[in-house]
Amino acid sequence: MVFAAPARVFANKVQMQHRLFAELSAMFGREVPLYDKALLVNKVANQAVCALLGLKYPGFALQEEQLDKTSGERHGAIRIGTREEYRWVAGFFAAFAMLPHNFYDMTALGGKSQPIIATAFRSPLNPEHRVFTSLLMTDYYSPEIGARLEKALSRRRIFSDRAKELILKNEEHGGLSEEESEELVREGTTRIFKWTGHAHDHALYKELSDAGFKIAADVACFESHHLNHLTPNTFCMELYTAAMKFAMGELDAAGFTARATGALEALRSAADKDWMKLHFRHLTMDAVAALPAGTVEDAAIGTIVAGVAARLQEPDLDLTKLKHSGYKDFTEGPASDTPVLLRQDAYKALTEPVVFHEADGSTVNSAHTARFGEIEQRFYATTPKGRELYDRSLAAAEAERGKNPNLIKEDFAAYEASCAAAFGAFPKRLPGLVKEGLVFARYSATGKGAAAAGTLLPTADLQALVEEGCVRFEGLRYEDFLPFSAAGIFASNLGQYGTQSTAAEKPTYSQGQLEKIMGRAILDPNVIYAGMEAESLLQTYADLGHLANLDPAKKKSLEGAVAAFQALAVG
Ligand code: OOG
Ligand code: NI
Repeated sequence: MVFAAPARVFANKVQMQHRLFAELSAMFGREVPLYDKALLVNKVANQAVCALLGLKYPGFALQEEQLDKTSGERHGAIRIGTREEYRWVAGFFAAFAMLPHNFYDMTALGGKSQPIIATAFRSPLNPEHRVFTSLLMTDYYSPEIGARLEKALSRRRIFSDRAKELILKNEEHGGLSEEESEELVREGTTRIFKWTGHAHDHALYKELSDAGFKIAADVACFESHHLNHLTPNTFCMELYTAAMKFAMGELDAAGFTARATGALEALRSAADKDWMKLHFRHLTMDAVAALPAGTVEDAAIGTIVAGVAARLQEPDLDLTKLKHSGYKDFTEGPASDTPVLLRQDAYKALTEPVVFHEADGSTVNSAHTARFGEIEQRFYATTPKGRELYDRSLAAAEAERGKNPNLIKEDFAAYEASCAAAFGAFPKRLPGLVKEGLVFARYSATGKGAAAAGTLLPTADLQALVEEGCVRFEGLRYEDFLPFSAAGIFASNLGQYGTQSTAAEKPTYSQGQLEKIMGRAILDPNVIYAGMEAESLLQTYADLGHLANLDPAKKKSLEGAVAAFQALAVG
């Protein structure tokens, strides 16, 4: 008699992904005290936001545990030196259900270019964590520098034999046991992504840094893919930024109070029910719809701001005591009143001690500036039309900023107004954004719509169905990165805007090249967003008994979007 082998029990990859990021966050907190403090400032800011929302929507509250969970999302960034390492990194993330999304060609950003191509690893559906993963392109430099970089890189071994064994095992079997996954988490936090404070070849480091090749120095002279930041999300970028600047000594109490009051006044009006659904993913559409309306008096905002100011003045949040390099000058992304894509800000990279180990056995005590403290707030995912408008608006905002780079410090309100003007073409609320086809949404038939199925007027006009209360929608959240924002973050940390190629002819790079390096296809997030929207629309029309009324060309295009999405086989 032949017995079947017992089925393998694999650990749940998404649960292990949460474990990985909780452990990475703990690791980063031990390594970078300012990071832990920044998380605490974010918590104080988020609690203040929740206090305001509790007044606007009486009954709304987040328990401590839910608050930590809701703000527990993280994205990190690592910079990889070789193609082989990149392939292993892709395999590592696959063990945590994180697949490559989007190709970011950072070499093609004009004056802001960097010697890097990248993708971001995340789960395709409902992602919470991501890692922006760069690959240093050594042929961006002159052959002489390129060869020296490759030589330095060829000496390091970042993945242990055991880590490689686990990665291969996951690939072969499609999963790992709980113990094996835990082991791989530990490989990540104790070796692969760990900052060691040790480096090699100080002469090369200095030469690269002096020549303005700071990213190359950050990659080639180190022994691990040290995480250079780990970004939490915030409910209110404006409040958080003001709080950090206050805690770091860049704003005085009066300046903080003015900025924080402005931020909460803006939030009082912006935080409609669509905003609530976007920011609190654990709430259902019905729960959000049922939130009762309250009022937020000016005095209540004053009390909340005073509470935050008092908390920030307690000794444990006196960040002037920690060595730091200040806060970034401006927030990357759209204007603060425009809820699309994402907004990001950061404290600048810290200068940290590093011991260089030389070939002759001697050591050199030096320092390195690379690790920084980013934060972000995510909004609605734009359609290609919305993205095009974003790119144009951003260019206008940058041109304005270029005219007077000091405006933000001299007159914050005037600076905000100039950003808002550049993004003036965007509606400020979800219904307007959806109506103009600027953002993706997920539709559904309402109870009223479903009950009336078959008896409704034969219309497939979505807008009319929404206005009649037969259809509702929620905005899809943007889950990816923005290359120009990334360039701005790189720039503020490297103290240089862009790295020009020193190759005889600047090379061009392609998505296919990175896919070949990984041995994996890169997913196109727009196929996912468009597919989710199309799937929901077809279902909605079906639920309303309206599928037959749909224009055949429209139906075909929706079915095409669904087929492209399903072909990714990520559901
Ligand atoms: C990556 C910066 C990109 C973002 O949020 O856009 C990034 C890096 O500095 O290595 O993390
Ligand atoms: Ni980042």
